[in-house]
Amino acid sequence: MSEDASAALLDLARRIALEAAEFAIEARRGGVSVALTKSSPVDIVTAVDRDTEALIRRLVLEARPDDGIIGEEDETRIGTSGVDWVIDPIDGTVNFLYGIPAWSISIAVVTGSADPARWTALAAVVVNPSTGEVFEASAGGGARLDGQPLQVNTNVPLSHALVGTGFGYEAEVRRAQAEVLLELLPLARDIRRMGSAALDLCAVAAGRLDAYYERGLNAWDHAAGALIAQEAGARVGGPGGGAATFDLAIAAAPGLYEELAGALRRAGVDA
Ligand code: LIP
Repeated sequence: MSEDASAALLDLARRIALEAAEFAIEARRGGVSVALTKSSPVDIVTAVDRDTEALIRRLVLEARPDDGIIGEEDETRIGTSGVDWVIDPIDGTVNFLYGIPAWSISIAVVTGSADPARWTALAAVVVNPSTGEVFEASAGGGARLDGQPLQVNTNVPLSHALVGTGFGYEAEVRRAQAEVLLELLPLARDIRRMGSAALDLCAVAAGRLDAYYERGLNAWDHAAGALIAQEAGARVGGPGGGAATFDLAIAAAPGLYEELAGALRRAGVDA
């Protein structure tokens, strides 16, 4: 797809993400409650998650009725256009529930496959409604925060790196993740666990983190942030040096990426 076509998709994704952000912030003012839980009692979904995704789906299909949709809170919609929208309506749901200003609307537009290891990302928008920050990128068009170009931090050794990560919702998964962290923490400058993969990946793009890794992310958690980080100069990958998957996502400037992947391998992770 041409850069102009990707730019047009980005314009549409930005408009939708901003409308969704306004909706979610307003809905939160009305109070938040847990609507249901998923993999564990602390893996929560709020009514705002579901209502925000319904709004995004409606806006996408009004503009592009033949596109597919892959969303966290509803069934996958198979399209006929070859273009799919990958939606996390509220990434950082626990932060949203507690009122911590680190949750986001994450929208990516991809083509070629519904599999993150095989799709081609065309456009991405991540909005932090609490701060009003709009992170975005289009394939080959660079990454921006509020219109200003983004560039990852380069030439940072792991010993001086601020590394973001996150944890799952199930006790045994968290235990395994903590064991990896035990190996990594002494090697890095410090660790940050901010609670939204999309914002973590955008933080790498903006130089607010030097690197990020996490295991157990769904496609919608990393789809948009990964393109934004890549367009800002990061290498984004996963198991065995391949694409980011549920098993592992890593983002950092080349050099630090390889050093972090090596440390993760020594901690028993297929990086
Ligand atoms: C969240 C991720 C975060 C991870 C959390 C959770 P959600 O997504 O963005 O990086 O550590 O466990 O998966 O569930 O808020 O959409």
